[in-house]
Amino acid sequence: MPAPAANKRVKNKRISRNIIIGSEAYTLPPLGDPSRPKGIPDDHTKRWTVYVRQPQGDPSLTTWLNKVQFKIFNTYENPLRTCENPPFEVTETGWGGFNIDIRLHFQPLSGEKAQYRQHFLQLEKYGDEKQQATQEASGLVRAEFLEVVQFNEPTEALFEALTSEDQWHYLQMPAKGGKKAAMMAAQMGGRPKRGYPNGERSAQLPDKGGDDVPFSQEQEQALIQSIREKIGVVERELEEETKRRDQTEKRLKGLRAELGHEAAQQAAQQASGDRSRRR
Ligand code: SLL
Repeated sequence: MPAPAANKRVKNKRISRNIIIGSEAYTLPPLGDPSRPKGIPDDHTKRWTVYVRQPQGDPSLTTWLNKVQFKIFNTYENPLRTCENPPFEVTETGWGGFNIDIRLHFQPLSGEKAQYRQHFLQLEKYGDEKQQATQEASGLVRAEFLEVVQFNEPTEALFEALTSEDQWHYLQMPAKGGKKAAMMAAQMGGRPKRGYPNGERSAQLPDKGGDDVPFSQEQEQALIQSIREKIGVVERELEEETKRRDQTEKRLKGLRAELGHEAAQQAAQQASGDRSRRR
């Protein structure tokens, strides 16, 4: 078989990857506080980090992501910050939020042009009351967004990389939990095997399970089915509850009307009493 090419595309295939684009901002100790780190401009109130990460447990993002550039506010020194390797992040101090332009540069084997994303550096509390209370108490404001990167008809070389077991090797940990676990971990890098039983490469789970295939599409379907059934149960319960609520509301309305009627009568009596007294 010829080596996978970086200039030939795989037709009718699309592979997506999720990434997290986010920022975290901590409140700095105020000026004059002995615990305030030295050398920070007096007007800076926050230390922040902006980052591009992969969701926990996802395949390694460096398979396809080569480098990330963050274009931060232009008053900072060297505002175009380049990260050639993970962690893809920039940490700075400042006083105000602003939009950060993020350039995602793909691995050369992908043949893809760079893509652009934006992230607003959120320094101040936001969200509902409860969220703001948590942010206040912890002194941390985090703003994260899940972004999808799609590879449409990837190059052969990228397809090969995005369907390879190697992408999960970074997750591999010393095997815990006895001989069986150790053997499974050794066999498949501690994670479900992908691809079709005939060896065809794919980002999909295999159709059917087996001794060495703990997760399969069949099992996934069974799980989906059982979740659907449970959704049905919850929906029926919800319907019942809604009926009950409607009935209660009707009764409440009735009671209110009765009460209102009584209250109106009382008011009328009182008013006529007032009038007669005034006369
Ligand atoms: C804006 N939100 O878009 C404002 C600007 C700039 C914040 C915010 C310090 C920068 C430095 C800092 O936090 N600037 O020290 O260079 O117009």
